Amino acid sequence: MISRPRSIVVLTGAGISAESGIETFRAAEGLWANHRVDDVATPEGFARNPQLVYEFYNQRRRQLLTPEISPNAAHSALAKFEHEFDGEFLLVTQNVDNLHERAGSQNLIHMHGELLKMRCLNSKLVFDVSEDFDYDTHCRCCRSAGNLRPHVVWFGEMPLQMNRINSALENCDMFVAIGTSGNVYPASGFYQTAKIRKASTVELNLERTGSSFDRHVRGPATECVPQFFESLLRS
Ligand code: BJW
Repeated sequence: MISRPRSIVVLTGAGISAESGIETFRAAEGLWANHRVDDVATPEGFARNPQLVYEFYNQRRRQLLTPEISPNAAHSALAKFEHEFDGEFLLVTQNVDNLHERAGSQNLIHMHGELLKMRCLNSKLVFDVSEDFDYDTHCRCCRSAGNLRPHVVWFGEMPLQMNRINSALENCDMFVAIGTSGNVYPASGFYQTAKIRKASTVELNLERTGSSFDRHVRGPATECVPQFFESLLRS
């Protein structure tokens, strides 16, 4: 029996978008299957071979913008829950896709950045982008080529809005992790921060990960996320 929380933090990972047609990272045929992580997910890899990294993200952006990719029942269930829940709700996603906002989620943090944004290396200004860009693209602020990078967080870089996330974790009474392998710090430690504050912790995932949540619900996100959040609203 779940008791209704007053303040809830939800963390999502690549698994929530898998049934929308976006590959996860660590699956055998996943996003990194044909790449070394060091080459496409570190600032050092970008410095070594920017063209490879631009192409990796251009391809993913093109896929995200195809009509085949749309929010699934799990994204919609979270948006519905946020709309109907009368307590505090924060959705933190590690995903760089825009499926949560397209489903209607509002109080949302993209802690690892966004595929539809690029950043100027000089000014740090962030711009919306829906087209391919690369080393030859002229920056909208400094007007030079070679200054733009994807607005994503690579290994060794600080995730975004950590103060806001930590403060929500320290004040929540329920933490739910959906479709994340728990391999990447600091997101992998969020359930412990919540637990220290006596929050109940729940994992919704196709497989059981190694983390010790109070409750594990196994299944595809499109089934277990709507079920779990509907039962929470009724509790
Ligand atoms: C389904 C499903 C379905 C499938 N339904 N479920 C040594 C020890 C500990 C830590 C470190 C260490 N050395 C370095 C570190 C730190 C490092 C780190 O964690 N490294 C580890 C690899 C060891 N972390 C960092 O560098 C981070 N920064 C940092 O720590 O700064 C310092 C600091 C921070 C805070 C406080 C103080 C200091 C930055 C990490 C950046 C990660 N960036 C990436 C790339 C983003 C851009 C892009 O999209 O390309 O983020 S890596 C990649 O992994 C991506 C993801 O967001 C992230 C997590 O992956 P996720 O979402 O969990 O996907 P998968 O594929 O792993 O799992 C999918 C899951 O879904 C599985 O569980 C499936 O079962 C499930 N699933 N289908 C439900 N239908």
